[in-house]
Amino acid sequence: MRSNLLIALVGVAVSIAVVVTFSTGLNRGPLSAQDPSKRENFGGHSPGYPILGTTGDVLDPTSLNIDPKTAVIDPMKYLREFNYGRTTALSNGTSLREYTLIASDQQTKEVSPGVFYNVWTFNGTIPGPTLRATEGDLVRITLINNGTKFHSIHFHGIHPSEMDGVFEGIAPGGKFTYEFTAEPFGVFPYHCHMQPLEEHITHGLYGVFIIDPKKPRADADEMVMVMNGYDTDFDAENNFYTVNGIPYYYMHHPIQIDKNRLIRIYLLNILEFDPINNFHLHANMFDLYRTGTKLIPDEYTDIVTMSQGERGILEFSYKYPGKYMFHAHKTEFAEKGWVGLFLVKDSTAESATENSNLTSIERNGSYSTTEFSNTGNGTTSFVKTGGLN
Ligand SMILES: [Cu+2]
Repeated sequence: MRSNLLIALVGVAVSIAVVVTFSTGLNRGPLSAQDPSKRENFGGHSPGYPILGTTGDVLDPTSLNIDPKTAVIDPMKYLREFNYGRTTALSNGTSLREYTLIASDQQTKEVSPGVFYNVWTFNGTIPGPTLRATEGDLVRITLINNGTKFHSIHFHGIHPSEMDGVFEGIAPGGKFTYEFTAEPFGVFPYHCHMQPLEEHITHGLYGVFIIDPKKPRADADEMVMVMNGYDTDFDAENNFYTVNGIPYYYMHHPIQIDKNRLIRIYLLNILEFDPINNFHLHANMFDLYRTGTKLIPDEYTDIVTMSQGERGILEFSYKYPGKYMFHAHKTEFAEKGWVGLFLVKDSTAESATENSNLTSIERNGSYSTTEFSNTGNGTTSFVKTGGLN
């Protein structure tokens, strides 16, 4: 893919033009990209930073912070947020869970600092909300189409043909209620299935649907991770790769977890255009339950590779406090945003010496502006971290 570098650079230039157009409309300052005197060289394998000697690359953001008011999602909020629906008990003892998803396709939101993109969303975010039910529940999902194009929801899982969301598009202004019994237990994607499919998916109409087994899984710190990308210059190749919607987000806002605590990740790959994606966990191993449809793990590994639509449940815990990277082991994707950090803390605090190995920043769990300093004049200087492994 490196052989496409020149093509990518041309694409990048086009996307900057698009970005600047959007930015002007939103009264943002010009990108530092415009000033050749501010060019800086960054090395090739520093995660989170561009491989090109330029400040004009869209990978070289004008700021490391993204404004929650204009961002397409708050990845930290999304991470552990589950929508169980409005729940009522039916006379036969079954739980009815009702959800509402509103599709829209007109908004422009920030997908990376300084990069604005026409997002198509369920309930305003990419990914859409994580819906959650228990096996055997009756689920009722009402789709309201507030967009300008036909949309639908296609759930993976078992359900009747007319609830499959493929042949019946919902017109702009229209409404449809999908109803089926949640089965089997596992982790499933939901996404719009209107043609051209790649357009409806790459713009952001997808999310995760979790069906819990009747006997709940062991107690854990649970989170959802969706691997996606953005093609901001419309050349059918992604310019950014992310987990949970914003490139590099969890590098600058590490996910805090407790030492020895069971972590459970519901992981989905919805990435368009690229044939594979993957997840690699540093300094640890995880149990992998493919599709989440069994209670016995399929693998004990530190990397899982998935094609589009594949998903699984990952379980692990960390023995030692500190910060640990997780990222795509497709290096190009990691260098274009799909990389993050876990910050493992010893919550017992008995072991002060172990925690004292952390810097104050690590103990606080977030990076100050001095750590990843933005000089305020549009250029950004970085504290280099270690290479990818
Ligand atoms: Cu659609």
